[in-house]
Amino acid sequence: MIAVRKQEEAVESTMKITKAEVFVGGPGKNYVTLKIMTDEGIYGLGDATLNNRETLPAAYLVDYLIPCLIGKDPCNSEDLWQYFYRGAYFRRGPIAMAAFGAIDMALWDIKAKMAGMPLYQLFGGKSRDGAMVYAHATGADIDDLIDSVANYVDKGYKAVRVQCGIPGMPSSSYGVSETRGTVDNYITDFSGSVPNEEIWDSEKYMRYMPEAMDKLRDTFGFELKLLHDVHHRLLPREAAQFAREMEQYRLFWLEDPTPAENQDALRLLRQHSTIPIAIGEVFNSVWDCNKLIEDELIDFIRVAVTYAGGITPVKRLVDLAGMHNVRTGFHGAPSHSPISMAAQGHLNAWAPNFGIQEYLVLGTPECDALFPSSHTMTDGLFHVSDEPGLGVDFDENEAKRYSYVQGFHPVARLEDGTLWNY
Ligand code: CS2
Ligand code: MG
Repeated sequence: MIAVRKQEEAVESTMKITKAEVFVGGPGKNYVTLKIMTDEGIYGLGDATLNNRETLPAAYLVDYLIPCLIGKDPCNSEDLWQYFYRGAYFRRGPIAMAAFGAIDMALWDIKAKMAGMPLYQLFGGKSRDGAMVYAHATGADIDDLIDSVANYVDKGYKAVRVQCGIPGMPSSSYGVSETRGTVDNYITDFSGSVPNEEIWDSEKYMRYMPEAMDKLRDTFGFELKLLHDVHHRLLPREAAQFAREMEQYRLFWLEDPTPAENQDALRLLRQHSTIPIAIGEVFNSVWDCNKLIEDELIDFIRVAVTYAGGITPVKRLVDLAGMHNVRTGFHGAPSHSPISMAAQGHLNAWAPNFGIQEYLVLGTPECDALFPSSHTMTDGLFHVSDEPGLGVDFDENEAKRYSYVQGFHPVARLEDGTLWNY
């Protein structure tokens, strides 16, 4: 006989959002942290950091979004997302989407804490134990880069992004410091009140990078996964030529070969090369990349749960990508706080079409003190924590040590002064 369990009373939420606060600052970074409080004492955390424009999503949250949240049921994250997105009229853009993204993350955090489950359980559970990550190796020249890669190989990383100084280029290329040695924060310059200017030369870059890659493969062999980021700097024809030359080095991916906003630019590249393409760290919505995905012009989608509007839209995007053989490779530059990295960690644990995760945030004692968590990294794999919710906390006392410090990305120009893509 089949035992029939008595139907228990349905769980109906009567929880209300009572307060939400935004903190800006962190150790060497301007993390934008949102904390949403409820009348039942459960709180949720979100990350709205938009690198080098941090005060703007913070103001969007404080001036427009938080007042609309008070008194709302935090369980209705879908309706709240639609309310902010459709209700804004002037939609999308990284500032608004980073602000919505932080709210969405915090609401998922609250719901998973209510359920007493790690967030990945609400998505459908785990598809893998550890998610492969890649680190950034950078060298002012090739010997410096080889040292930097060796350092990550020694730590057990299975995948490394490689960026190298270009001989004869008047200033450093993207992702590289002009001085030798490991550099932690080359992305933001806190030293001036206007951006630094760098000189870029596509020809020198295209001539030298295959040579650098050849030396890397000679030194490390083909087992190590190598990635490279062009940072949108080549024209479509140049990108096609470059991709063809780089093919022999079997990159895990070639990132942002062309300016991201041109969804057709990659057609030419695809006709000339089978190199795997990753793109999307500057996209804010599915409408920035639906054609790229549906036409299978890319292999990895690189959105971030921050400026792509949170877990709700990114999870949908992951499913769309999965239908077209596109895997995930979420953005994880050092400007992301451990909160959004945790949100991505839970998506990575679940996503059937997971590819790789860029990961640079864990590891400094100051950062761990500000954002305590039990997520772990071993041998280049990220293991998501089994704590209820996102599995990361925020220490408000620690936060008092930090405040906003103005910083800039550099601006790139060609040798004749023409402005180029950073
Ligand atoms: C980069 C970023 O991580 C990456 O792949 O392209 O480092 C990018 O330059 C920064 O996120 C800009 O803030
Ligand atoms: Mg990039």
